[in-house]
Amino acid sequence: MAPTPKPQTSGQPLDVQRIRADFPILRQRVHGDRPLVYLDNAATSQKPQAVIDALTTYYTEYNANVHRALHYLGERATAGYEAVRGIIARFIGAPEDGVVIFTRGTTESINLVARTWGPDQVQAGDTIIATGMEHHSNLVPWQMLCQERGAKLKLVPVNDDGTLDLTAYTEYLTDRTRLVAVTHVSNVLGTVNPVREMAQRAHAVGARVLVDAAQSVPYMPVNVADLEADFFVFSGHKCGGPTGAGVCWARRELAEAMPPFMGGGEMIERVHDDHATWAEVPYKFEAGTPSIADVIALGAALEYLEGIGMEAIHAYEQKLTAYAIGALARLPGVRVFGKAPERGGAVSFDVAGLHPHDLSQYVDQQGIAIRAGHLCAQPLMRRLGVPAVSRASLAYYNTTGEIDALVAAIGKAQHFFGHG
Ligand code: 7TS
Repeated sequence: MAPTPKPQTSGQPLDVQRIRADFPILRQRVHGDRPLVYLDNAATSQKPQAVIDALTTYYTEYNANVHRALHYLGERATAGYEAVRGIIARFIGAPEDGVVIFTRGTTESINLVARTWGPDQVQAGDTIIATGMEHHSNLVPWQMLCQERGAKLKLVPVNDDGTLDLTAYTEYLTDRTRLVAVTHVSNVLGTVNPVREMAQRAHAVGARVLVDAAQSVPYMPVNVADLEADFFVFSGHKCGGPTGAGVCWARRELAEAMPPFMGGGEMIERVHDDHATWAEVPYKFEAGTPSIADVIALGAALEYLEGIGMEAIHAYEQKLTAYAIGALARLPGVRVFGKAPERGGAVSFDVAGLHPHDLSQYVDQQGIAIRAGHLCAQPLMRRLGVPAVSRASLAYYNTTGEIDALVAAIGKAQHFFGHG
């Protein structure tokens, strides 16, 4: 099969029409004959042809289990799978002293840290700090750990503009703080948090830092070394990759000291009748047959993004987000949440008198996919004083025309439901 050409060279401004041609799903018409407008990218991204091809090529040419088969297919699968660790390390600017552990996604990565690093490191009376804008997956595992260990979980409050209250954060930090778990970019407010500054303050009191990069890796250039993260986690499916493959990057010394996550095949060094010893990192954390094709296709997804250039993606999405916020805010009765100066492409809003579920169903009939609900951020919903929001979340393959279509559909919904 001929390799899919990279869409364009890094460093050039982004040519959105050319990029859209790489996404077969976007050519679809839905609900009769309406062009599909996909604005639910924070939930999951669409996949370029290069990623679909990587999956197909794996299954048609070299499907085999990894790390065990001494035959042609097994060696090719293992080489393809292992090569992705290097692609990921390069993509996230990982320092040398770290390990890339494959997981199913952000949620599994955070649970891995909570279940393996947590019990040894968190004692009764210790504190974990998260924030009031975390996705449940960066909150519930810490609640569970704190309950088990008799530790305390503190949430950094969210200011009215959607930024974090860093004064409160600094006050919360003590020599009993074991971990700071913070989202790099909020999936609700779009806020880009000052992770490096937070990490430096955390390290000054001896705490570790876990960065939930689920929304930042697809959106902006990231550099784990600059952010000074100890753990850095994200999901491949939000970056153009398939579901089923994600990443937990960890500092090597921490990973080496952590016990295994799950027991089983491939995570052992030697198995005796009544006990076993563990393989080296990262294999110690990867029991059983992994999602081989998905990991390989995640590598293809990151190379695809590199081909466009994360700088170009970031610049384009910033402009698109500003356009979307401006257009939505001009609609009567529409309130946009999150006014942080540095902001990602998740645009949550409220339409006076219209329930988010009614709105999202209505716009869906026009062919437009947005998300409605608490967005797995119930503490933040309480802070915003709403049970749910509507959210348009943008990607580099979206256009201003698609935002205009959303704005028009909201206007029609207001009219339809009698609030226009
Ligand atoms: N962290 C953040 C910041 C997220 O936005 C999400 C998913 C997760 C963690 C969990 O990722 P997973 O791949 O393990 O499920 N966010 C969303 C969303 O905003 N809408 O649907 C999923």
